[in-house]
Amino acid sequence: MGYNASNISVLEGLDPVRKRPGMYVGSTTVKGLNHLIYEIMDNSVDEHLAGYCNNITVILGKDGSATVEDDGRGIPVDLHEKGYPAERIIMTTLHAGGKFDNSNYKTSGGLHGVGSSVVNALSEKMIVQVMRDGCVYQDEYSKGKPVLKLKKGELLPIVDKTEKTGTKITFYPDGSIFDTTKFKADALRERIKETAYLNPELTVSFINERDGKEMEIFHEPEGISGFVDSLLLQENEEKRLTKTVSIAGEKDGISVKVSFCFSQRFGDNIVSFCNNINTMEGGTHVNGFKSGFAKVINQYAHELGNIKDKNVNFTGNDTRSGMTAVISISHPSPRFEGQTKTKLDNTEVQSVVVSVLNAKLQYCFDRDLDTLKTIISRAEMSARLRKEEERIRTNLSDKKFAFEGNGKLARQELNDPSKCEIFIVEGKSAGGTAKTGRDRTFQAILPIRGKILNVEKQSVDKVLANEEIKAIVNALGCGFSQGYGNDFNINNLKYDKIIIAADADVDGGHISTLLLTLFYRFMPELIYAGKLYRAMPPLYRVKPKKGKAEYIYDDKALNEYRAKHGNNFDVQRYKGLGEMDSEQLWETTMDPKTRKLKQICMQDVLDANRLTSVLMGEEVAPRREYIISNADKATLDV
Ligand code: 0R9
Repeated sequence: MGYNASNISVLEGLDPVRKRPGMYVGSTTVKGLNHLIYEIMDNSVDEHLAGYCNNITVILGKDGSATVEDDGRGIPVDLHEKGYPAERIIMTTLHAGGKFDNSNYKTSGGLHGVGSSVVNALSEKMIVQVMRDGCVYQDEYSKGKPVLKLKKGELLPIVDKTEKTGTKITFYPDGSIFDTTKFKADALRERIKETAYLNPELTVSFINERDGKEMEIFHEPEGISGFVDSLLLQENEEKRLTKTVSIAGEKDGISVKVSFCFSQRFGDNIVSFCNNINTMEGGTHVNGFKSGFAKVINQYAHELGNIKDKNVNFTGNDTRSGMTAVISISHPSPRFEGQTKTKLDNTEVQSVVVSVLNAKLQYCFDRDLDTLKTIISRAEMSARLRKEEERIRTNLSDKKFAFEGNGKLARQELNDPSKCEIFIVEGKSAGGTAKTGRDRTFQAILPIRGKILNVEKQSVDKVLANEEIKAIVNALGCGFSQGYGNDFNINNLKYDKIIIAADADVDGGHISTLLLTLFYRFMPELIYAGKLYRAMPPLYRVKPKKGKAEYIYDDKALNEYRAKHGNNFDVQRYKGLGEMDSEQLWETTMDPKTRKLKQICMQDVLDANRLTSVLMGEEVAPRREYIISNADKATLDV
């Protein structure tokens, strides 16, 4: 596009932005604050999409500033028809942009040139440097107003000479507008990473001087296929079932890129973008992808004879069971709706995505039958489970299905779930001690007895018939899911923390393992949401001849204690939670001020799964190996 200073339309000054900042950046919380950087970055990404910029650098300064620099053409600095440099117009007027010609200028998520003036209005100070025509031009603003008055027809001051071209903007957010002026570095880093995956030819460097971190360079030539792999890695790479498939196509000026992969995960995980904007609420591109994908898989399943009855189909959920996908489309004039304006609304997109999928997926699957067969067999499994679940749902009376409690739960007094926690305590005596020792205002105790059922190998109805499991599901209040048509709803969870309290020995480890498997299979969202914890009771209580008793949590710490105190102290080893009195249990395991909790993450579940199949599986050799290699831990308790 030939830029011409006259094609910038001038609409409004910046007063409305300072009056109602939330309207322009979402909110005045740290989220809105970070948004300022994203707006400026998006302009650089636009310049990349126009074909002129390959490198963007983002810096969080020690002085609280944020800087974005790109190596594009530089914002035009020639005189606008009103007699002022174009850069001035861009920075001081709302809705000023130089790219109204959609067909020539692909847009990223920015407010199309509006962004930088909004950031300017909400900044205590902003410095703009433009590298163009061998010169560095500089301009400065305070709360959106130019610091240097220019006469009509006067150009920006030149502060240096340079060979480079580009734009560098440094700003200091206005503390009188935002709740905080401390940018959230983690969220910014994630956004930068995402930008790199969505723009495979772009390199984005992140320098967090503020926190004294080393520079990080994000360059993701694999694009969204690399994005899928990184999502999978966050979940569990070793459970990958297929390679990552990528397709791309274009129709009616809408370009569509999709990458996906299948793993052992439950359900699907679809991350979607339109013009680099993360469409958290989905929309027509996601709907098109879902229906297009189901159509293609069903077609193959009939052709290959996996589905015999021509009137039967897999559901969309069946075909996506285990899928991790990234969808990225670009659209010349996207419309967004939804609560957070992150749902793509353009109806024409759906059929475009379907038709791109139809053609390109068939091309892929015709050349990669292995992947296709894996997807179909996952869909078959999903359909079987779905039918089994439907059968159980109709067979169980409503009353039975509501999991009548068996009375063992000791409830807390408060009703506010965000303040309450539940301890699932192994063993009858420990359960009793915990009931006495707890703070009954916010802590509930659910004792469970003996070994709970290993859910790994059981059918759904057997699992649900188990008394201990019923008690757990009933106490938590959020239902359960079997991956499909589930009635699990995390919003109904009655507690903020679910804490597994088991003995610090091999048996206790085994019970925790079984519980983890249960949660993973039937309430995986609880793990993703970080609601599940393991209590870490101490292994020893030591008391020197003179001095205060202390609790010790592992053997390493005991050795260190011994090195310090010689043998001049008494040691009590706790074989189980039940050996502590209620005060000790409160102090060591339950009091939020002194206890140690470990938040359960996916890795713990993976380890648990592995352990469960070793201990409970059919194969003897690995079990023997486990017992032998853990014999030292086991004999301690004998
Ligand atoms: C550090 C953040 N970068 C930017 O904000 C940025 C805006 C920008 C830009 C152009 C090039 N690089 C940029 N970086 C540009 C240049 C030209 C035409 N269109 C865009 C050209 O040289 O012909 N601009 C964004 C809006 C405008 N420029 C415009 F409205 F002034 F044209």
